[in-house]
Amino acid sequence: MSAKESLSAGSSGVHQVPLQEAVPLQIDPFSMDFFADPHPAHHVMREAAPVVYFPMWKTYGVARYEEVHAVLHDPQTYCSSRGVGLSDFAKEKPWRPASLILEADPPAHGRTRAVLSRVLSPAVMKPLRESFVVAADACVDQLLQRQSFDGIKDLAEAFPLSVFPDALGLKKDGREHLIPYAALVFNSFGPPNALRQRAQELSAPHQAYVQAQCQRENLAEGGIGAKIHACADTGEITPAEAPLLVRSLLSAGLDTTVYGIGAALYCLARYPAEWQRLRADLSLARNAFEEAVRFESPVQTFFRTTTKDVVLGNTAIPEGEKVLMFLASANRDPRRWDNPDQFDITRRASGHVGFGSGIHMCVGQLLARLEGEVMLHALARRVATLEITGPVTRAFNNTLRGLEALPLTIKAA
Ligand code: OVV
Repeated sequence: MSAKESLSAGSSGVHQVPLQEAVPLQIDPFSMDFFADPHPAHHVMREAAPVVYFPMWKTYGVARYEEVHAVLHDPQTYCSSRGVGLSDFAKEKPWRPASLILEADPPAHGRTRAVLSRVLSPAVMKPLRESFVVAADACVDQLLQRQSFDGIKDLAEAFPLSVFPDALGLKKDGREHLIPYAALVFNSFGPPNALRQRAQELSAPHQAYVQAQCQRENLAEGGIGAKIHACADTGEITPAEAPLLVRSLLSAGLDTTVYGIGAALYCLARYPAEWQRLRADLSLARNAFEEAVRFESPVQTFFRTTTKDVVLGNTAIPEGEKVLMFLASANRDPRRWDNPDQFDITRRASGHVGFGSGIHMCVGQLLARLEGEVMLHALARRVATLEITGPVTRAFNNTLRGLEALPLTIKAA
């Protein structure tokens, strides 16, 4: 059998399907033009082939739901331990010590995952809900007084900043480093373009802050950070591992929710009929947030690295290659979704890959959904109309998609 053929039915070799080639594309999925409006390019990539190739960054890519899902669910073949950005840790030293959860494979991944899973479990979320409701109400109250404000700074950032650092048990000083640090982390998954290089140049103070705040003595008793360190007392993790696991929450736990809540706000402001449906039935708040995560996909992409020669979507990919998963494109693949470009808060949004899928699926998803649900509930309860009343500007990041500014005017119900 030729190397360019694969077996499609059993191993008899009777039904052989010639392998396809990964279709090379001259698109730069990390360029400003792409970020300004990725949807036409996502369509081109999905239609080109099940597996595409980007010669400019020497990476394979998958943009259809089926292949994205397949890669996410085969962590042995598509590993994370060589990094989930473009940089291959087998060839390049990571810019910071590797994450013990994100950038780990089974079996090592299982132990750290269990720890973060427990400190972010339903039992830990339950007592947080009440204080999140109070904070969301206070935020909405204040915005109703002002009427006109920036939906990003004053709501999407202000609300998570008012609950997340306290839930973790962070000191009050230095919290202004949290969002820039996360922006650095998510830019660093991208190629060595201007976005990544600039973020790296400005990174020292943010890194120093995070490094210090991950230490046990800087995390308040009763907080999620202290709960992680407590797992070192039982021997489940070593004392040296605890700060790195706290670092994962500082990296992935704040900016992502800022972008998620920003996405929900932007959707509800653009689709007033959906906003009125939410107002009419507040129990839709949680699914409205979920649909916003599908529709906007705040985390647009992640990479994996192949651990062996593999056939994906009838396309051969050699060992040691990067595969870029377009989560946002999978979330609007018409092969998987009816009317994918429609924002519908009653849609069955579950199954979207905005939080990933499989063993690495967002370990903080319950905290993210709690923040999103509580904020949309508070808004829909108190606000009659939500109107965009100024220029909307986009934030640019190699991994995150969202807005820099969203001028809004609201009227009380
Ligand atoms: C999901 C995610 C994003 C960024 C950083 C990390 C995880 C981490 O574990 O550090």
